Amino acid sequence: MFCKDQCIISVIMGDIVEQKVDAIVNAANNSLLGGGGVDGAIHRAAGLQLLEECSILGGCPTGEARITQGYRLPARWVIHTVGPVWDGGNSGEEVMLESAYRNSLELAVEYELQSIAFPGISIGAYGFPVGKASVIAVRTISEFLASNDTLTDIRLICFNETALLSYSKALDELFPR
Ligand code: AR6
Repeated sequence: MFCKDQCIISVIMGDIVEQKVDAIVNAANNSLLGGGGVDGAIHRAAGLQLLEECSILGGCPTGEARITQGYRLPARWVIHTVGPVWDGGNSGEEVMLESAYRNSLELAVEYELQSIAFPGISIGAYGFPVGKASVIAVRTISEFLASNDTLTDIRLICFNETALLSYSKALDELFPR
């Protein structure tokens, strides 16, 4: 856990659908019509109304974000973003991953949200190396907080030990104690 100005950034092992925050972030695909991994878990927990709302959004380009209600989730909102598919690292993947985090945070500020929980965007089916992805996540959040002061609670939710170690290390390295 690290406190940057007014905001606590924490790395937590858990299931994102159980997080009681203003918004959880979904690692979606371009269709926004559901899928496996965290996307599937969020749609299952939120119920069919989420799919109905997503289906009128017309998809989402990689690196951008869209917001819907959370329906049956404890979180009031779901911010859907699309991370890049890892393709060796020379196809703009790092910039697109950074955009996915930044655009999600910008939507949260636009909706005046205080708490937000992120999954490890792109580190599952999309194959982004977790070491690089965790550094990008922590750095982008930290840079964003330098010019925004409405968010007070940002959680990085990890679903396995490897992710937990990697995001914790990235946070510790950016903010040495
Ligand atoms: N809570 C928190 N993290 C989770 C959960 C959960 N309930 N379930 C899985 N994870 P992935 P991506 C972790 O594949 O790489 C989907 O089919 C998981 O262990 O969900 O961005 C979409 O529709 C991993 O660490 O997302 C897209 O087609 C991380 O979440 C595609 O996968 C991300 O894994 C997106 O791939």
